[in-house]
Amino acid sequence: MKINPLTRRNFLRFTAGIGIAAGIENILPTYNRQIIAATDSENGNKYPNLINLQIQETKLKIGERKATAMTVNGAIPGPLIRLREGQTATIKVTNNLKTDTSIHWHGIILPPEMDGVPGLSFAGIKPGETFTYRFPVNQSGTYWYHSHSGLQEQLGHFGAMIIAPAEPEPIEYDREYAILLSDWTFENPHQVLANLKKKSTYYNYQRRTVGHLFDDMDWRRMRMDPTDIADITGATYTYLMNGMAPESNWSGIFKSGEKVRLRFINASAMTFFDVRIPGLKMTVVQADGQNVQPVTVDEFRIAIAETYDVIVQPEEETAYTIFAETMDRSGYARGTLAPSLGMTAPLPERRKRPLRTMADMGHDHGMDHSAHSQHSPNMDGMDHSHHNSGMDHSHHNSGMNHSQHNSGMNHSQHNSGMNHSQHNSGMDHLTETQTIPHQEAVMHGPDHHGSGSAGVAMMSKSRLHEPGIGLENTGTRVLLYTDLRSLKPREDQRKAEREIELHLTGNMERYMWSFDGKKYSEAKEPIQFYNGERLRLTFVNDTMMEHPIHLHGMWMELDNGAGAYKPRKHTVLVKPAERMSVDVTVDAPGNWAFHCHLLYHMKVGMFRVVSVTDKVEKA
Ligand SMILES: [Cu+2]
Repeated sequence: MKINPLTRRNFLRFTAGIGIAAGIENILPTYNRQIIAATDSENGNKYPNLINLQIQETKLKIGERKATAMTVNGAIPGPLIRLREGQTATIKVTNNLKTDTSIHWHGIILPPEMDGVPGLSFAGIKPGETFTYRFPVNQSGTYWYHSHSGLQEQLGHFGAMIIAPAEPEPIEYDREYAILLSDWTFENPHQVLANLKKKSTYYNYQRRTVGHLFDDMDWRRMRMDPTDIADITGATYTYLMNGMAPESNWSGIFKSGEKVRLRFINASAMTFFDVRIPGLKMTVVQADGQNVQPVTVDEFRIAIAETYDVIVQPEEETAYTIFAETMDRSGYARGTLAPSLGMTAPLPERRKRPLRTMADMGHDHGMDHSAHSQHSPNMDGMDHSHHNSGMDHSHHNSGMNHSQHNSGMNHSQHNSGMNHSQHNSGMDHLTETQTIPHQEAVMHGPDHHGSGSAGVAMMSKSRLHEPGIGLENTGTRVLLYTDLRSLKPREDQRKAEREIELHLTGNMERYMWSFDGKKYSEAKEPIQFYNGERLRLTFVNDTMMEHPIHLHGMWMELDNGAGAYKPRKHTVLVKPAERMSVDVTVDAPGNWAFHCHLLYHMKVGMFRVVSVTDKVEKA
């Protein structure tokens, strides 16, 4: 480990909230320093021709505890990289580790060999080696970067990347901060994965308090637990805001009346956050780096790898808490916006953990989206799977009777009993599309499989208009996927000429996660895209967990009813038992990664290669 451009002292200075640039040319290494809106006169040296990054092991403090992290330039998060649309980025990445590493530029459209996925179109960066990434910057907005090697991302190997637009910024603001959320564990990530493989409920301490629910026969049969909201919880995680634990209280300052742009980035390995700032409305202006028509909300859920930019305008000379509560309510990241540093605001009251419901199993009738708590302890539960009759992808396990479970999954049965072709016929997203008598199928599910497996989710439907588990009854305005409308109409208004349906599948008990019932190592072929086509991808979540699905190299346009204004996303949150479609303009020849962005799901096989080639016409 050679160069460490950030001394430990500098690190402490800016984590202490003082906001001092640490001297790396043109990179603003802090996330709590005022970043002036980019204007031409400001640009001068802001967009460097060369950026140097050092990947290294770094000892630092998380809250009061000592930790060993894998960092970019010595801090969590790594430096905030600013680029400008129209420039060519040249980023030299030096590996000071004893193992291979990589950086993937998440959400950036670039040549495949610059995408940073080892083994796909790049060999990875060997110890001691420097790899030079060079790519044209043809987009703007809030993005991030992270390792795509092993479980390195869990150790702090990530940072923010913000690209100033070439055209005048349509969003008005006086001040901005990047707010990068992450989850830290003092355990070795490989141990975390081993723990999950041994017992998938390892980190679900909460479930132990609801043992009485298992008295219910249905729960037992389904091998589900309504408390299975997150694979990994606050039992091991400390949740960080810009690298700082809740007690360290990341802070940003404002002058009252200013419009403050907060660029939220969820750089977690495994954690969905619900973000709110009590006392302030947030106007969402960008999602995944793409400008959207402004929508004002009290709270939004951010999936792993998503970004949301919001504008807040605090009028009072008072402090506000930025509160990012985990979806399972087992913890939170927090920070403060205040007129001066050192101020704090009260933390909001913690909310009850949500419980899985019928809807998450694909059991409800699509009418009642607001009744989770009423449903609960009955059959509403948990599991990963069950979407289409008969299948066993899954379940969440419950600590009961695992031995019966695994008989193997017959994926060929997957869609049995359902006519998928009916599903896609209409574009009416708000309509439930299921056809089979779900009640019956559920009851029969486990028996049919002879494996004691939980039933497969019985039906899939659009859930874009639902706020998501735990946010149904907040009494406040929560961002919905149906709220997202591109600021400008999309260039490519072609109708998709082809559709690929992909099932998100899993088996929580064995901690196996996959697509179409096959993990990456079992998938014989890449997913074939044809250059030039307009393609529809339809995701069917057969599990009872949310999965953030990420496509490299090309945008996904979320078909959320916005017509010509479909929002572009690099990562989409697919809810349990949900059927969701995105349209893709296929224009990037090469091999690309496509995967669940839950780090451990990807690691165990919820990953595919997408191959984009010209379609060869048979003579
Ligand atoms: Cu997943």
